[in-house]
Amino acid sequence: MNLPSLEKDRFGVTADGVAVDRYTLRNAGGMMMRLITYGAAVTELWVPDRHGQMADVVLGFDELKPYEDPASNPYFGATVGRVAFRITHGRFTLDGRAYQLTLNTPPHHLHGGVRGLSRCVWQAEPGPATQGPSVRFSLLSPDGDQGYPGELKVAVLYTLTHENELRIDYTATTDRPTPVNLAHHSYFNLAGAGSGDVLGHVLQIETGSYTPLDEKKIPTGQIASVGGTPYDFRQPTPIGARMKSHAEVADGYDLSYPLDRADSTLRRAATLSEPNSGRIMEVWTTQPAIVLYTGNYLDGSIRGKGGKVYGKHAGVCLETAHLPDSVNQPNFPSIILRPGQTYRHTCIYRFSAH
Ligand code: G6D
Repeated sequence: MNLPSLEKDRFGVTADGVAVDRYTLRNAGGMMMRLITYGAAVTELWVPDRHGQMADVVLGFDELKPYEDPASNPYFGATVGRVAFRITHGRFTLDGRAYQLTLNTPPHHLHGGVRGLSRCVWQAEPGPATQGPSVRFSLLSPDGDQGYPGELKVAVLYTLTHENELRIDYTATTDRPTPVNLAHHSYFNLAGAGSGDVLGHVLQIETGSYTPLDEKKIPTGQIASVGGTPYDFRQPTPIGARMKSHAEVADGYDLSYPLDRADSTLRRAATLSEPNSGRIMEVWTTQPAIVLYTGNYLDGSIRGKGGKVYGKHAGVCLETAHLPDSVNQPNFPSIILRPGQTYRHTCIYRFSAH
């Protein structure tokens, strides 16, 4: 048995001279997690297999520099927002006023824009230790940041729980009505980061719905049944099982799944397992949706921790949140936060082995 612990050290200094700190959290179950203040990001997550053998199951880098370069860092482990996923043309209307956001992926806005929350240095302090070692990250996003209205105060509490969970609790408040949709963007590989692709990982997503996309990956606004489609993960299914037989998923998966739920009770949304190691990751959330992205744009050009090459499908993202482009989709649950309200979102990645 290990004693739970929390340590802090300097991870680096950004190109514009801002210090970035790193926190190392250990729990009694032997798991270890590392977090950095740049992007309030997870850089390492060490999880036991069925024999107790540890592996780091998230993609990332050993040093700060590649995290700062959008060309080399596809949001590894980051807190993405103010609004995760795409907003069509970076435009929306709120209370009769039109807004234009920065376009980091023209013609659209993605993951908070040119300098989204994932590209900021957050404040950090140790959090409560009752459920396990924790770190509380906080950031003030000023009115007009990336074109968003309102001053947004955001906090993200990461806890490595005694039950071998990576628990993430988000809160946010605003002084003016504004859209908010935060997500966690770790790329998981339960066989170990850099060990190959995740197409043999077995995935179950507990919903019968998905949101069809247009050719620019913008939701059409429909909510369709997964029945009879290669998007159906209601039964445990290897991620790559249908990628050769169905052209629409030949390149992998990159879409969102509304979770059939009437309220924000914490419930399981997905389960990912890796047969050789026996590692299992359950995903629990209070949010109405989960996004599945299988690292389709990784191409072997990125060298991550330990000099390992990250090829296509080297990791899988399971991002709990509201649906993409909700600010423009009247039939999706609203993501508008108003003064006096508190945005709340819990996401738990629960690890075990069999
Ligand atoms: C691509 O469409 C995908 C997103 O889902 C992902 O978050 C990003 O790459 C890293 O834009």
